[in-house]
Amino acid sequence: MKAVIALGANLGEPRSQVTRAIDEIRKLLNVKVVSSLYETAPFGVPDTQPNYINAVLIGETDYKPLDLMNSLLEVENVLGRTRSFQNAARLIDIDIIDLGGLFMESGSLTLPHPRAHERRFVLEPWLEIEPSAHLPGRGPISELLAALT
Ligand code: PH2
Ligand code: MG
Ligand code: MG
Repeated sequence: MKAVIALGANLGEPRSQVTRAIDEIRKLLNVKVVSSLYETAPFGVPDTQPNYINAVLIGETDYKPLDLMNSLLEVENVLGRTRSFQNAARLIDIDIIDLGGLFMESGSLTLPHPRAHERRFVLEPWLEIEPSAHLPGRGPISELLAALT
C-alpha cells in the first residue's frame, strides 16, 4: 500500500531531526520519494512557537494502519520526543496522511489525516513530490492548496 507520511519539528535541531527520522523510516518501509525540507511558520498554534521544518515522503508498506502508526511513534521516541500537551512544540512529529486511500477512525488513528486538507505545510511538500495526488475524500491536493488563503 502507498503511504503518505508528513514530518515536522520545531525544537532542538529541526533539520537534523527530520533527516534522521526519514533515515529511520527507510528501515520500516520502502521509501520512494522524499520532498525538500520546508521552513514554515507555526500554524494553528501560538505564533510564539519557533518555525517548523516540514517534509513529506511517500513509501510502500504492508504494515496494517495501527502497526505502522506504532512503528512511527517508536521512531518519534527514538528521536527523543516527549509529549506535554496537544500541539506543543516538538522535537519530531510523524503523521500518516494517507494509507492506500483507507478510511478509518479509531481512538488513536484517523485516516486520512483529518486536518491535512487545511495545512499548507503538508500540501505544499506533498504537491512537490506528487503533483497529481488526491487526498481521499477531499480532492486534488493542487486544488486544496489553491483554496488556502
Ligand atoms: N504541526 C502541528 C501544528 N502546527 N505548524 C507547522 N508550520 N508545521 C507543523 O508541522 C505543525 C504546525 C501539529 O502537529
Ligand atoms: Mg501532527
Ligand atoms: Mg502526530
